Amino acid sequence: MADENEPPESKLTRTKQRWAQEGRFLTGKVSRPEEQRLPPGQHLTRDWPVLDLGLTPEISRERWRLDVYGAVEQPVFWDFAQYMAQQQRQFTSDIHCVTTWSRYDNQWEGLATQDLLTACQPREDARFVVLHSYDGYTTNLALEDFAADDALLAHSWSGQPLTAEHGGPVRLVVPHLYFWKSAKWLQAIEFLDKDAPGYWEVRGYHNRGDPWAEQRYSGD
Ligand SMILES: Nc1nc2c(c(=O)[nH]1)N[C@H]1C(S)=C(S)[C@@H](COP(=O)(O)O)O[C@H]1N2
Ligand SMILES: [Mo]
Repeated sequence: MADENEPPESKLTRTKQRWAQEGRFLTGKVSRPEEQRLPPGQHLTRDWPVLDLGLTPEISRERWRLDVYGAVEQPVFWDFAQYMAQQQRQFTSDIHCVTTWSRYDNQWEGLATQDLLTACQPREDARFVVLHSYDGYTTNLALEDFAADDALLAHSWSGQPLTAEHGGPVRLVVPHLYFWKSAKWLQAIEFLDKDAPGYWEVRGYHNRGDPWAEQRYSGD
């Protein structure tokens, strides 16, 4: 029953409706008990350790590109200026690293993954994403985890551009999972209908990595 006063249905609103019906990004919320901010087996640190494969790709903002492809209606190929022209959001969240340090109240700024999903429109068969980084690192996420309402492609931390050692120009931040899922030096996001375990996931790390369930290693 189309009402005359109803706004025209765009492709975009149809996609969002479909997600809502599927319950996919309905909340974007993940269970995180309020009374247990620090996940089991973690300790707090005030500094911010650097962890990676040992090489720091030096990618200038001029050279940086983001490719979004695979099971999407609208593949995205942005340079840094195009990425910065997207809706900018600021989120504050905690970091939980599988090596047992956690760091509270990190202020991030960048493009929310939910806004990226609105732009690239995952196809119906899209269920997983693989992040590809400039150092050759990869990591995989279920689409629901990627779409968490506090996840973002961050270019700044504490109001300053992300340093190269922490993944600048742009890194992913997915606060509700262990930090190895938060790819530094992000280069591409691939949408897939099947899961495809990444660098650490094929080397014994847990496939999902929920800190509150202590999903550290594949047997956990
Ligand atoms: N591209 C890339 N991203 C990466 C990694 C990496 O080696 N390469 N290491 C992961 C791991 S294991 C952790 S704990 C965090 C560390 O981020 P930080 O150095 O900013 O603390 O980055 C994650 N993202
Ligand atoms: Mo890590």
